[in-house]
Amino acid sequence: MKYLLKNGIVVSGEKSEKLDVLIEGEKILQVGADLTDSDAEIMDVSGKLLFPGFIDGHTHFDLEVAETVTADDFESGTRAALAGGTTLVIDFASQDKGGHTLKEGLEKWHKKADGKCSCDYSFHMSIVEWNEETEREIQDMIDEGITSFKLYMTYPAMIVNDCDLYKIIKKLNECGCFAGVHCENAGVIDALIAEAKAEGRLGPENHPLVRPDTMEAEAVHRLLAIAKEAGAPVMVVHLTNEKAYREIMKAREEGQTVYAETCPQYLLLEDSVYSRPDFEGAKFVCAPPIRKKKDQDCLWKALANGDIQTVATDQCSFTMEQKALGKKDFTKIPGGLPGVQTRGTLLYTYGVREGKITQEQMCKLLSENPAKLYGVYPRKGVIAPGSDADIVVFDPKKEDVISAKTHLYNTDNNPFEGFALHGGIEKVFLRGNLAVEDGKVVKEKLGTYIYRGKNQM
Ligand code: DUC
Ligand code: ZN
Repeated sequence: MKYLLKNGIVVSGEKSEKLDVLIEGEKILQVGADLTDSDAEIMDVSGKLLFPGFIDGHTHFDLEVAETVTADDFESGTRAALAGGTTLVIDFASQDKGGHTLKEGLEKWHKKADGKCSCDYSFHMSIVEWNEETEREIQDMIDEGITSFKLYMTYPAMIVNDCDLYKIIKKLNECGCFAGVHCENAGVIDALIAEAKAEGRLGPENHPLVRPDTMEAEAVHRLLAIAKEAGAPVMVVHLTNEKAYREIMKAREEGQTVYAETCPQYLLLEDSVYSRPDFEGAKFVCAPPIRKKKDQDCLWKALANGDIQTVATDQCSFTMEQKALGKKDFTKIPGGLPGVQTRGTLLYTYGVREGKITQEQMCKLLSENPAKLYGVYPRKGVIAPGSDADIVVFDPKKEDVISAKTHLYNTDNNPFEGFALHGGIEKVFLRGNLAVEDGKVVKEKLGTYIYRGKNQM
């Protein structure tokens, strides 16, 4: 199948240009002015922005959390992602504790995802135990197309100690790979939780109090000190606050390579959401928690000046019935929010339209930078001849309001309920397939597993 997109504005990380785009099969054949092709189906996309398909480097589909499993699996989750312009998700496969291998973890995640995805997919690998066997397996993972890893400084089932953290990031660097790290100080958070419980403070409004910004910043500081000693690059995932941001900037001033990711919930929501009545605060329980207005302002500035490389979602969704597992004890509320469907439209509405970032920066944050970081550039992340024909046709004039009544998640709640959207997804091409038309998913389960190369940033 051939398509010729006429008169759209092609957006890259550097510029926006009125150009035609010719798609043949799965690839972009030509990008230029006044293209013609008598065999192609012609689509007039005047007035529309053409972004390279968005890449979400942080999703959790079909994940067991707090004695339940996320409401969205790879089927519903990638359908929602595609409707939101995301053509590649990178989910977190995980090793299990107790002598299990990375290979077992990878097989488990392939079983969850293969044949079910409506957008392309790949995996990072979470390492939760470090021994000689795990060390040998790093090369096996690279051979399987996994070049980025995840480490946790919190959560009993996932945490690695500082000794292993040092060894792992050093080894990953030797292999040309890096880890994204969840930075929160586990010990102090446990102590703060114990204090809250002893005082009978058991509602969701306590969630941000037991996971304060200082304890995220402490973990970022410690990670970066360890990374300095190891001589290794690292990524701070889901960065939420100004104190932690400053730690990153200090390490960079000393010459370290540190990448940073944030998420829409940290840019657009404030911690007062946890005090909403009737247990509504539970909807927003995620880790790290949502912070304050000053932190939002800091993150937006960091996006504008390039200090944060990507905006992902940390998609991890639950119904209110699932959230009610923590009705009597906020520490039992399964943590996480949905977000894959609205990342692009929120960033456009509240970032580009409000003049906080440009559409070219949006392209870098959602497409170009994650493609480079996660080793799929220029196959993905750019509209250029030879690249996969992953294209978002974005209508800056479209208006919508986010609602759980109309979203595609398997949840009865949306953290951005009632948010107005100015600008929307009209069409999405996934490897040359017109998979979203008029904002609706019209072709499902065309997603393929993407073998990734090494970091190109
Ligand atoms: N935080 C969450 O809230 N959920 C999933 C994983 C994470 O880090
Ligand atoms: Zn996560």
